Amino acid sequence: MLRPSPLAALSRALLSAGLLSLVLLVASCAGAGKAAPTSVAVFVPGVVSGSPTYEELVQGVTKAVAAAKGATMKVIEAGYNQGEWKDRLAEVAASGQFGLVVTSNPALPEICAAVAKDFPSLRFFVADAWYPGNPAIHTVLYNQYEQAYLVGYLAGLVASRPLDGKEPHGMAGIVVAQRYPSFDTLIEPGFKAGLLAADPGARYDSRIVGNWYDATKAAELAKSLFASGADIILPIAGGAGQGVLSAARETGRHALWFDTSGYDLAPGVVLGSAIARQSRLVEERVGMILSGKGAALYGKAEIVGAAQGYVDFDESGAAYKALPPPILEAFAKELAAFRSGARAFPVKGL
Ligand code: RBF
Repeated sequence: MLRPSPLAALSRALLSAGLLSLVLLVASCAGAGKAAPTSVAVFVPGVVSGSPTYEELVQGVTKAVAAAKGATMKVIEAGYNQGEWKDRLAEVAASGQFGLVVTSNPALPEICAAVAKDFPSLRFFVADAWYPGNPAIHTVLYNQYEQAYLVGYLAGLVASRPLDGKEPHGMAGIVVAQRYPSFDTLIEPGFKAGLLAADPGARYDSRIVGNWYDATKAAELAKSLFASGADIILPIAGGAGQGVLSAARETGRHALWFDTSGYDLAPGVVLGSAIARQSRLVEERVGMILSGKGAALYGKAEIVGAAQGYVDFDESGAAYKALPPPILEAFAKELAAFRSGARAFPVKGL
């Protein structure tokens, strides 16, 4: 039997190794482009408990993962120190455990884009955010001008009519955790526009807590707003928003709620809730990604509003339903116009 020459054996081995690595390369490229991720990191930029928008984020992913075969998820709370978020996200990416990161808030896309550079096969879905053009990232922004307009309009109706036998002061306010672009360009202008549409003479003022957790400070600020005449306050403050509810209860004034339904948090105190259907949106988008339809989403930034049903108002609260009939009639008309799309305030990205 002829023994192959060592040279021929070597060249055959190199050839097959080359072919093998070529096959592996092609397979992995195809995998990165087409295979759906199965392991999801839910990156919470803050703490879940007390932040309605993050509670809905986790709920939405939980439902999508339960419906997808073989998918798994892990919730990572990155805490309130915003300076640490990028390193925490880089750690999550470097663990190699995840194919998809799902997160929420307008500050996150830039952090995701920075981390994505070092982990090119990782994909990101960011809700409550706007970031077009990055092939690793899909974002959806809620039209929070419309969302805030709705509660602003109700605030104007409440601040211009007697309630529980008391005369109104014609003023509404917001207690906000910090100033940030979607607050400055969507939430605050939307609230003011709604307020003035319902009561052209209404006054508006705001207070800034400085973080998303200090309910004691938020209560003090709410009391100072109530003292300066506010009839009703909208908190945009995550967990700190609880302080606004307790201040409203103590002073016999009222509050509004944002993101989720807030009536049960302070019965008789919360008169209206403007909601974003974050749980539904996240379930739908993550469901698409887990079923292999993510390629159509990456790189895209979308905006969804009241006419699409992702921004709405919850009319089921007892305290809302107990408002004087003229307020309910005027508000119901406005809400119907938003739902049908007859009234819409299209917004640009952030
Ligand atoms: N919303 C919360 O409910 N809890 C938070 O801890 C929280 N942290 C935020 C941090 C940053 C840097 C930004 C820009 C927004 C944050 N939000 C938080 C606000 C959230 O994205 C959204 O704007 C509001 O909940 C109103 O819908």
